[in-house]
Amino acid sequence: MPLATELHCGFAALIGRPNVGKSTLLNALVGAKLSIVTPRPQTTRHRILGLAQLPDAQIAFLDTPGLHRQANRALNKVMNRTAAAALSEADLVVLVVEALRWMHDDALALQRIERAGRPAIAVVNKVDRVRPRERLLPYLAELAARHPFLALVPVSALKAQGVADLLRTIASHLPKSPPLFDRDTLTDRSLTFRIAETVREKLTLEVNQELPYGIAVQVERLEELEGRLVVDAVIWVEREGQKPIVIGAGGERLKRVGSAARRALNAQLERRLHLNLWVKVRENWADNARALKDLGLES
Ligand SMILES: Nc1nc2c(ncn2[C@@H]2O[C@H](COP(=O)(O)OP(=O)(O)O)[C@@H](O)[C@H]2O)c(=O)[nH]1
Ligand SMILES: [Mg+2]
Repeated sequence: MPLATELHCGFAALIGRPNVGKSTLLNALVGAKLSIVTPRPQTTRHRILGLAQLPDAQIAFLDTPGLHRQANRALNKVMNRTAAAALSEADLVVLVVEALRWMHDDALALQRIERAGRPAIAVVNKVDRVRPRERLLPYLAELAARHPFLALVPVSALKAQGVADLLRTIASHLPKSPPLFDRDTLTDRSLTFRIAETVREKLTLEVNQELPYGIAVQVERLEELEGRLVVDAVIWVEREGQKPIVIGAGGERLKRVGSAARRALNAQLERRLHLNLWVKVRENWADNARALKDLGLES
């Protein structure tokens, strides 16, 4: 075998408490919108694989739901398990934290990493908020004292600052091997999944204050028709009373969500899309193991 085909290859799991910016970071690292992002904690529910394809490296990033203590609903338990499973699959763990903050759930995430015994890099995200930058120095020193991290890398995932540095650092800690995936692969997630997630993102942004967590989206039909993708998707809510919140007066809100999702997907997929949305009730689906399984949420 010619050695030239060998690259730095491996799996790197993005681990951290909810809302530190793991999904924003995944998107910045792979250069595509793969994982949905909202200001609301616990937006990510699934393990999402995204590949960074570099000239000398192939890094398989695993975005995960945030590890958190309050896991009382079945959905939250599944989310914690999903993050734990990614941790055990990874060659390298990237602990993502927020600049100048260290909370209970950050400590929990670090504890999990230590228990898994995986080598770890710490990423300090949201440094765009820190001025002047020197204010970071004591924080970095404290972080270094908490755990023997291979490296500490400050970034702004939002502004894509420090991301190239981070890719180089991660690659340098991965072993050389032949590529693990095709060189043009971006994700292991299906088109159907990306469409459902985009609808969930736009809807979550719309109903941010009014509906806590009980929204799920399921694509029921995906068909190519006269050069367009025709999609039927169901928005599942937990109670009859939540339907009007999602639909809005005269269907206004649902219409806005539909066009925002369609615009985003047209751009991301470079395809024209026709999107039909329905709202249906499935009582307390987030507490129901069977419902979670039907919605593709299990680990
Ligand atoms: N200012 C700033 N905000 C960020 C940055 N990265 C993420 N965010 C915001 O933090 C929130 C949570 O981001 P998300 O990626 O969903 O976090 P996750 O829960 O860890 O996946 C969103 O409102 C993001 O726009 C960053 O580098 N700077
Ligand atoms: Mg996320």
